[in-house]
Amino acid sequence: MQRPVAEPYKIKAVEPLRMTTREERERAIREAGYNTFLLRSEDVYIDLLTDSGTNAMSDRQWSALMMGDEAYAGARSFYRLEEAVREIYGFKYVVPTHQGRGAEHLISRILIKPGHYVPGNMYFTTTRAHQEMQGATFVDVIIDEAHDPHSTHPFKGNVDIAKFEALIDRVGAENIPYINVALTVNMAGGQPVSMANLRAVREVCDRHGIRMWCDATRAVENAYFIKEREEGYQHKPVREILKEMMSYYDGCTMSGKKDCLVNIGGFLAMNEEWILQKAREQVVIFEGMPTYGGLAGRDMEAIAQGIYEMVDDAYIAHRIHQVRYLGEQLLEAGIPIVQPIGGHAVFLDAKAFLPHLTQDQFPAQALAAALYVDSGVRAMERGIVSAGRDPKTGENIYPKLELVRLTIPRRVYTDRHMDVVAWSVKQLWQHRESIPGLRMVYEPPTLRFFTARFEPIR
Ligand code: PLI
Repeated sequence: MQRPVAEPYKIKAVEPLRMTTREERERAIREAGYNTFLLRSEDVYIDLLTDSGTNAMSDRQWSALMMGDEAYAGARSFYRLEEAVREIYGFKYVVPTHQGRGAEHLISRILIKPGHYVPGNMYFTTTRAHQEMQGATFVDVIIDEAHDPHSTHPFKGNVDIAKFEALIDRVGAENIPYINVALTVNMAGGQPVSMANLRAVREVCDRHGIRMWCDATRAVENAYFIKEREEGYQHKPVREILKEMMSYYDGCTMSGKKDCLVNIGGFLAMNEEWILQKAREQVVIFEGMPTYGGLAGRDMEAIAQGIYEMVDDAYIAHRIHQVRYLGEQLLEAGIPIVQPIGGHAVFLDAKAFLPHLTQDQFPAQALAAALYVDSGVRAMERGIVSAGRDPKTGENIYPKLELVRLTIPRRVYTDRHMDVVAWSVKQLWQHRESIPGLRMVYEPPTLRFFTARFEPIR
């Protein structure tokens, strides 16, 4: 029998959880317009909405907060952050931002001109929104397997090199300012990209003079999958693997709220000095001075400390194994989930879970609402609601994947909480035919999943 992988930390402070009654939850979800984003967190028992900013910080990070230098300019905490990024990621320059989308905003403004095309390994909501706001067209160049929840390809986040080259042939390299390669791919189910694929993308970029930009939000999780699955990396520390991955890129956008184990913050990092210059010019308008970018000094201290902790091999091994521990319980019960199990979340395949609903009846939204009512577990829709509308035609985009994401915050819940989640999903699976579809009754103009409202179809 294999030795179990337990949490590689002790718990020093606790936050009580409140269990609600079914009646209370039915009222809460109705008041929230059947959108789990609109629930109050005090009405939630186990919160798997997101792994973003929901991390538990370590005692060292909490003490680092006290070391925050709150100077308006030239804060010591900025230089500590810069040093951590240089050492662990390897990029020369850093501009802090309030979170990941702040960095996406800056790089989109700097590199994109109207009429440009930005290829990416599947879209992410805020990333694509910023690209489109600058007048670019996003083009999905991920491998086909990524859109198939049943494919067990070990690197479903990979870029399809033929699709990338076909785009270059079609629109010309001069109209592609950069390719955005995310690690891991959130919307595909937290799926990794292989080192071999990063090298191959770099080679195409070099041949055509196209920049290669990273969405490094969950790059450490990606590094762990490379260690597990790619020849030649089994004995390398995750820290080393991460550094090699980053060496193929020209820069990255980063949401520190994931890998970096903090509750707020992000950054833009790069190697080219002119991009740094432009980013500094932009950041003062939209975020704050170039040495704080919308963050307090203490936030930058916590991120810097988190950057060193995130590459601890014991930490990241447990992180990935906890997600897998939940996913494997569901697989054993025959529940349809995206495979292989990803790095930050288990994704329920809502199309297969609720085959009696059409995609226009929002199966993933309906399943997330039903899960909340059943047990107070909050999950997130990642399907047609998140995909939104085509900006040119105004028509709904129908993504192949219609998923409910059970996202595991880092260092927050124990494996016992995962048992409760698995139990609850299994309960729902037993009476899945009774889960009704939804109709959208309010739709905001952009990023509709955050605030849209629904009603059950009776
Ligand atoms: O939430 P931000 O602005 O710090 O980061 C935006 C962002 C960029 N890229 C990727 C891959 C993300 O997953 C991401 C944010 N994700 C959220 C909020 C999530 O719940 O997945």
